[in-house]
Amino acid sequence: MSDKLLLRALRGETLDRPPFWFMRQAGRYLPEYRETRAQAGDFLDLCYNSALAEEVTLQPIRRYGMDAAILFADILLVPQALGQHLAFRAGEGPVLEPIRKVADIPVLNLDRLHDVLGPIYDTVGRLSKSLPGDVTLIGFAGAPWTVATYMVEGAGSKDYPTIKQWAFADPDGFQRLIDVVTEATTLYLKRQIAAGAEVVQIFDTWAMALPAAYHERLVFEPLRRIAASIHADHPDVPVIGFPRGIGAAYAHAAQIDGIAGLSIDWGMDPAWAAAHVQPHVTVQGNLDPRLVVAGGEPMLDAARHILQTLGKGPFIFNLGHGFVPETNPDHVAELSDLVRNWSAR
Ligand code: 1CP
Repeated sequence: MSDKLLLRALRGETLDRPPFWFMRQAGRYLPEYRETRAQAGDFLDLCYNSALAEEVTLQPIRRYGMDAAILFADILLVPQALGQHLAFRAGEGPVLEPIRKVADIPVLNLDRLHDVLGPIYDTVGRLSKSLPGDVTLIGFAGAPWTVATYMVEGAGSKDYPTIKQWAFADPDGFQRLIDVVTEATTLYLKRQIAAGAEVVQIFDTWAMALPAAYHERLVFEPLRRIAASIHADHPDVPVIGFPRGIGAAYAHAAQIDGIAGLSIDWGMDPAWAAAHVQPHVTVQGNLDPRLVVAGGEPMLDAARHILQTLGKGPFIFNLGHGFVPETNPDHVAELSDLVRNWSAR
């Protein structure tokens, strides 16, 4: 069994010095990322260029020595690989040709999935060779609900009017969309694992848009299905869930079969998570990325509080959501030093 810190924490070990990595650790806050991105051209060109995607995945590891690297890609590559038109417009974010009703679903097609996503598997394969031996490689995908919000709204959204109308008024029809995305996501993650991903994280960034009564059907059940199917082929690969912003429902999410780790958002009280989540799964989180923008003692105090409160059980230090572009790279260095030199004793 591997003695990498991240894998030990996900097996339920309490470590004297918890492993750490940061969501969006590769990205626009790093000057070297901006340079590579400019070289690639478009954001999607960067995702599909295995050599450059490998390079930007490694950049934060070289600077800060995190315990894990996360594959550089995007959650919206899955709808694109299913045949939906996708573009990233500068300053505007993603734009998709929307799917709004059952009659639109046949546009989606699993046949070309692995052809389109082949370069992503190549990036994973390269990283599994080039990463330092103590660094864990994390693969990822978006959760079906979150990916569907972009597929149906056609872009990022503030209050999800179109997808909620479909999900609430036509639950059976909408379930067919969730089923297609769940299937594609499962196939995608299994191929990432076959190529060398040692852990997978499933990002449900917009779980917070749903009423609690819909969590079971649209958040927890797809996660359970994906994890079960992964474990049928790869029983030892840990799955981390990130149903962002679901509040007290984290206590239910913690008990989903097949989930080894649960990432909590920055709104959660670490003491509450220590009491209600950590008895069931390894907790990952949850510094507010805006505290890393602020830096200094406010950032370090908040990080110490999280380490003290959650470090007594199975724990991975992380943010409660991704770094924002205006983050000062020096603050990330200070934060990394704090965690790396932490000792629970
Ligand atoms: O201009 C640029 O360079 C693009 C910015 C960017 C980056 C760096 C996007 C566009 N995606 C990514 C990479 C990315 N996306 C990673 C790998 C890098 C890393 O973590 O180190 C990952 C894991 C994601 C996942 C992702 N993409 C999520 C889930 C996690 C989260 O942050 O909530 C979501 C929601 C997306 C969609 C997305 N990708 C990019 C944009 C602008 C958006 C829309 C965001 C929104 O609707 O607010």
